[in-house]
Amino acid sequence: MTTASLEAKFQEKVDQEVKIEPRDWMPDAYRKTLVRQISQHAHSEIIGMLPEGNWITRAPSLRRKLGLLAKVQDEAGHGLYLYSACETLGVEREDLFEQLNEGTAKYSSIFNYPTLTWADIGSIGWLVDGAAIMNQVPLCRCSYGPYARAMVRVCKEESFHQRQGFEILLTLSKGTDEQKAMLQESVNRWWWPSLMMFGPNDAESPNSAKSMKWKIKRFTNDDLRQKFVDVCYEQAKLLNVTLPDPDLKWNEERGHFDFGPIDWSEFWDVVKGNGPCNSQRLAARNKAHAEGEWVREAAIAFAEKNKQRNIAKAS
Ligand code: FAQ
Repeated sequence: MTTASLEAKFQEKVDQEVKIEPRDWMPDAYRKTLVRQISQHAHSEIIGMLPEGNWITRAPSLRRKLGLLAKVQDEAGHGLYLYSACETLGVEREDLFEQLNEGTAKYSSIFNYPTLTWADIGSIGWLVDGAAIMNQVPLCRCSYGPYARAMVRVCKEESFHQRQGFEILLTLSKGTDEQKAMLQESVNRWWWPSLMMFGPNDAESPNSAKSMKWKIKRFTNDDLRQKFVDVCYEQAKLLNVTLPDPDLKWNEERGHFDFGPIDWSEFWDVVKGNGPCNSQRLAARNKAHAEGEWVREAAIAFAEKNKQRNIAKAS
């Protein structure tokens, strides 16, 4: 078969919603796009533990501490499913770790912002997990089987995280004046970076067209961002907070909320490594990796010992 006919057959499968599995033929560019997106996604889950981990020892009650601890552990699990999904495409996990630790891999811009108050833990759940769910539910229908299947569990857990965050904020919204002010101040800081999570506008998104054709992405960055703004408007009313955008208003003709311009220079600055916490995040990641060396060595030694034992038993 020629490459052209293999490609045509591959696209036919994608169009018919047949999942592509690791041993199936796939175009190199499809594999490359998946490795890029899935590894960036995995790195985001791992780095995403850091802003919240910052509050585990300072959570205001035992119940809050347990909830936060469980959430952060879930994020670690998501990173692991995603690294596993990525490995099915023929890449080594060690290489992906190296790219992350060296600072050459991308991860979501949002995790380069600081968590200054307890309300930020609520805002991450409400807005960051909320945006993540909006983006990830369609990924459960991604054309690549292992990624799609990993996303099913990830999304279930993310929706628990979103509700947990919303409930933290709802509690603050019924609290003292100081708590209400802390809630509003936190939402003011997280709103715009959350909209940036969806990635550049469609006209500036080099990967979207191909990813849509291959059914890796089911909606464009702008479509998902719009859906997110539409749902947040009503939720903000329940929390009695103002979203920090004077241009936010219902547009009857479009059937959607209009919103103000996003500061893309801030987004690209953060993506390029100049956000408020980029260097802090990489330093924490490298420290954790170095301190975990003995665990990795022990796991490898244990696996090797078991392998030898099984060989001995079989012979
Ligand atoms: N940050 O052409 P596009 C989470 C890059 S998980 C940094 O539009 P694409 C859970 C993009 O990589 C959050 N870089 O790219 C959690 C590309 O660069 P490249 C992560 C960004 O891939 C919650 C360039 O810009 N979620 O939050 C960002 O078609 C709470 C051009 O962009 C996922 O990864 C950004 N925000 O669309 C954990 C979901 N946006 O590679 C802890 C899966 C774009 O060409 C606590 N990923 N870039 O050098 C996706 O859906 C897509 O990859 C997009 C970007 C939509 C993020």
